[in-house]
This record gives sequence, C-alpha cells and structure tokens, in this order.
Amino acid sequence: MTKTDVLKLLKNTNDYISGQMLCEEFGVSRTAIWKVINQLKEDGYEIESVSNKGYKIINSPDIIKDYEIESNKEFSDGFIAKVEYFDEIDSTNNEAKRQGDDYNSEPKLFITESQTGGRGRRGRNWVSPKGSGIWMSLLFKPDIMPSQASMLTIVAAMAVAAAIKDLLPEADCKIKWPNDIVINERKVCGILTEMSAELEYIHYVVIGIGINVNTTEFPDEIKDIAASIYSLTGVKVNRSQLVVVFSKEFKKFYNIFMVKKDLGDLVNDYDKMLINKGREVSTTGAVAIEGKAVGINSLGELIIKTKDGALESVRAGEVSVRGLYSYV
Ligand code: BT5
Repeated sequence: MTKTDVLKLLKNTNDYISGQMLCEEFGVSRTAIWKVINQLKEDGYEIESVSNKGYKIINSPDIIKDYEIESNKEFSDGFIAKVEYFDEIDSTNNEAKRQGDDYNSEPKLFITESQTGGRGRRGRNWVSPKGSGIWMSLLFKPDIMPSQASMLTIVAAMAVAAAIKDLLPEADCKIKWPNDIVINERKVCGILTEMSAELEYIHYVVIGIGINVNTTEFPDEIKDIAASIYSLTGVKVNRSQLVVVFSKEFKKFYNIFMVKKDLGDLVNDYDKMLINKGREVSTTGAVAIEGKAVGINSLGELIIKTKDGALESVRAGEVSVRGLYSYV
C-alpha cells in the first residue's frame, strides 16, 4: 500500500471511506492506515475523519510530490507513466540524464521544488526558487531520428501553452519561437531539450520545462523579462493539476507529431499561438536576418519574410522580437 493508492481511493470517492474498507482493500492493519492518513495530513491534505463513517478528503495542498500527481484522476490519460520527486536537486535535466543511460521503459517525469543549478540553453542560468514553480524533465525514448528531436521542443511548447489555456482560458498565453511561453509578453516558461544519441539513433530525450507558476519575486537580472502565471493573471493555479493537464496535452500533440514525424499537422495550431507572427524579428546567429515572422514550417523552422520579399527559414537558436523583452 502506497500513499498514491490511498490518495487515489480517497480522491475517487465523494463519500466517506471506512477504515475497515481501506484495511480490506490493501490487506493491512488499521494502524497502518492511520499512519498513512497522518502522514498525508502532515503534508497538508485536509482529511476529515468521522467515527463510524471513516475518512473523506476535503482539500489537497499545492504540492508536486509523486503521489499527489500520480493520484490525480486524469493522470493515467496522460503521457507520463511515472513520477520521481525531489525536494531539491541540481537540475532535473541532469538527474534525467544520470538515469537515462540505464533507461529503457515508459516515459518518466523528474520534478522538484527547487533547483540549485537550473539550466537554460547554451549554459545560461534558469532561476528555480523553492515552492512556487514547476521544474520538471520528461525522459523518454522516441522512435525518431536525432535530426528530428528539436521538433519535440515545439511539441512541448504547444502542450504547455494548451495546458495553461485549459486551466485559464482568459490568459493571453502565447509561444515565442521556439521555446518560450509568454503571458502578456512576459516569459513564464522555458524549455530545454537535450538528448543522448548516435548519429542515426536516439538513446533518450530529455525535455526540461520550467514554469513560473506562483512566483512573486524575481532577481534583478530577469525581473523585466520574467513573470509568473499568478503575477500576471492573479490566479493561483494548482501545480500538480497543471502537470497532469500538461501530460494529457503533450500526449495529444505528440501522437499527432509521431504520425508523420514532422509538424505538418501542427503548424496551423502552433502559428495561432505564435507571438512572433506578423512582427519584426531579427536573428542573433552568425548570419543576421531581419524581417517579419510569417510562421513555422513542418520542420519547426521559423519563416521570416525579409524586406526584399524573400522567405528565409531559421532552424534554431535565437530570434529577438521587436517590443518583446529587451529588443526594441
Ligand atoms: C530556457 O533557456 O528558457 C530553458 C529553461 C529550461 C528550464 C528547465 S527547469 C527544469 C529543467 N532543468 C533544468 O536545469 N532546466 C530545465 P533559454 O531560452 O536559454 O533562457 C534562459 C534565459 O531566461 C536566462 O538567460 C534568463 O534571461 C531567463 N530566465 C532565467 N530564469 C528564468 C525564469 N525562472 N523565468 C523566466 N526567465 C528566466
């Protein structure tokens, strides 16, 4: 009997569940049940216990522990099969990679309350304070070529944006190509996709996702760029619920992606969420391209219409969008 088992039963029943029933269900003593219930109460679960009736769950805390996520009624509808939680860790991407070498099974999510060495792309820092965000990495083994893996960032970005929209339909939630989710033009989420591969074969992929959910303070160096869902909308989203909805949305978009192993059938939906679309952008790579962003192509490249009317596609890396973050 695990906490997940007990929570699942409690969450799936609207009425009281008797201690006797729990004992029979799990083949354990009343004391064992009582202990688990007490541990859950210490976690912040509000569980009513009434003599002769039993236990009833009134409220769940905003925690992102494995048993809170896995006991969600909708968890089994999603892409993630297993969750591993840490109070604190260097980086969930690092942990996924440490476990990746021995990995050969179902999609696993690593999630933590705080990261001491959260990473962005190209060695940049990712601010990951305790208690208010979702810092998570999805480890899995897609049957695609290494050259196709960067498209998974696009798939994940669509899933995060869709999940936020599911919970907050009014939020002005958009994607800045390729890997930022923005609300009211401020960055609330970043995605870092890494993989272990040979030239023609993927060992595993890790999609790291950081979402500022209820964060209220950011360090000076990012306070003009970053914001949280709460600071922008005034709504405190339950983090484990957001993870579960993300998992469902990811499954949906990933399955569409896997049919052709490209983004052809997702381009329209992505472009609708694209904040770059129709705006002046400039690339910051080796060759500077300036123009208006048109949308993405089926490979996930950003198409830019330059002043002389030519269409250029940018594969990866950086684009600045006029009026967004520090680009004016
Ligand atoms: C990203 O990089 O946006 C990818 C971030 C991925 C973070 C997740 S958290 C779970 C997993 N474990 C990790 O170690 N990483 C992943 P990039 O596009 O390079 O953006 C990095 C830039 O975003 C930084 O240079 C800052 O300007 C800004 N930034 C840093 N922390 C931020 C935050 N919490 N919110 C918004 N912006 C932030």
